[in-house]
Amino acid sequence: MTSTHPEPPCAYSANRVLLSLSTETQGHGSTAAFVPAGTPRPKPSSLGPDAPVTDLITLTRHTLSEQRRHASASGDLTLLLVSLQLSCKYVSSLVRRAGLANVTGLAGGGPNIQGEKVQRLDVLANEVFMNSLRTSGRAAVLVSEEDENAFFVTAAPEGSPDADSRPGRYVVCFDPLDGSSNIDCGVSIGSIFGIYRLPEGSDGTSLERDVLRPGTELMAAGYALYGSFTGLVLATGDGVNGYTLDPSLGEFILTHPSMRIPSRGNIYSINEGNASKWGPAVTRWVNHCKFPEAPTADAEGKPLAGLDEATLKVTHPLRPAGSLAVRADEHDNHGTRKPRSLRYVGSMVADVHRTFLHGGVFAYPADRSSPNGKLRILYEVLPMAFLCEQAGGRCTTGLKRALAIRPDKLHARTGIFLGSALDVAEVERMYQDEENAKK
Ligand code: FDP
Repeated sequence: MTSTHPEPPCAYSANRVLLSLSTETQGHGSTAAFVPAGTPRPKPSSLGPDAPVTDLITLTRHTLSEQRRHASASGDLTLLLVSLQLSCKYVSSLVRRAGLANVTGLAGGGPNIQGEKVQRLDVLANEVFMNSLRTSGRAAVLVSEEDENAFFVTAAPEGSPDADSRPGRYVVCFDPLDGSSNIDCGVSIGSIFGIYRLPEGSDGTSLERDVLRPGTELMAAGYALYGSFTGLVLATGDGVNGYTLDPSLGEFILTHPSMRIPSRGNIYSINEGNASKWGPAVTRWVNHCKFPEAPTADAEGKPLAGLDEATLKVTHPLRPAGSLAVRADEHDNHGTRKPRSLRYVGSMVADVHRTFLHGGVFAYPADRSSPNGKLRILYEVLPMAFLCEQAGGRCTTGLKRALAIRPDKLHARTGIFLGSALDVAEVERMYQDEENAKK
């Protein structure tokens, strides 16, 4: 008899990805992954390979199994992640109902600390994260994009509205709903979080000591993507894993173990509406993505014979004059001379997720009107830089490693370029050339 449902229900297909991955490099498409020894594998059903997978690797199971590999782990991070998972699932369900329930539109009450319009969904997502984290018993300090000040978790008196709050040993910095200008038009949005452990001996009461720290001190970071599916991508210091929410089970299932960013990509992602405010390095890089030119210099930057400034003005009209040479190892799209593709969603999580899967560069650089860029260091740039480096990519401000930045205030900003290691290194060289030209 022919089944009307030849595929198993989606509740089980996610783990089928894992079942089918071999321990070799899978050299194709977005599931490209090297599955290291020790990665848990679902046990096939006794009914055979076509039966639904009965051995589900959920995010909690996976973090518990990682925890067992670290003798010193207390299990506190796993419990904190349970709270974060719950927040992401709840926000996902609000987003899925956004057009029907009364959750879209402006919240009223004026702009937030960033001077941005606050959507109702921003407020709800923030409350969901704050409530689940302050009652987790694992968080010491909470920093949200939506709140001007950090929230120091204390045990509140019985009978007070905060009575369930219990302080713990972690600092969580988060953007509960990133890309919120995309909410009302059904475009992918997300949540981002970074987790620090309190320094040894700290009681979790100091902003400078406990919170304003570089990304090199992060112990975990992740993001949830609310798009054509709900995904959660997480790094706890040992690579990056991707999980997909099975809506029928309400569980994140491991579908993308050990994610690696391709070392080169064919996509550049930037808000081109800001072009008039860019500096020479950004203009040069975007031109190089759009109009790959023949080289004017060798890989060391030495001008090729016969190319003087007057000739170059004609043959390379887009090249900035002077020392900014077009080197043999760049500007030709890795030898193909084909223009790169522009993709820009305008939600950081969606643009970063695509960059992780397909490679290329996502950029939100500093420019003349925003000398510190737009994206916030603590809960946007550092968590994404941590994930990016853990997945073998590169993340820079142009001249500095983004992960090493120490913010001087809660909502400090910086410009960033993030993605494929070789493509980002190319941007860094252009910034360096610009610096050298100033000397
Ligand atoms: P949004 O303002 O919609 O919340 O940091 C916020 C952010 O979105 C990022 O998610 C996104 O990458 C960027 O701003 C988009 O900014 P532009 O609209 O200036 O391109």
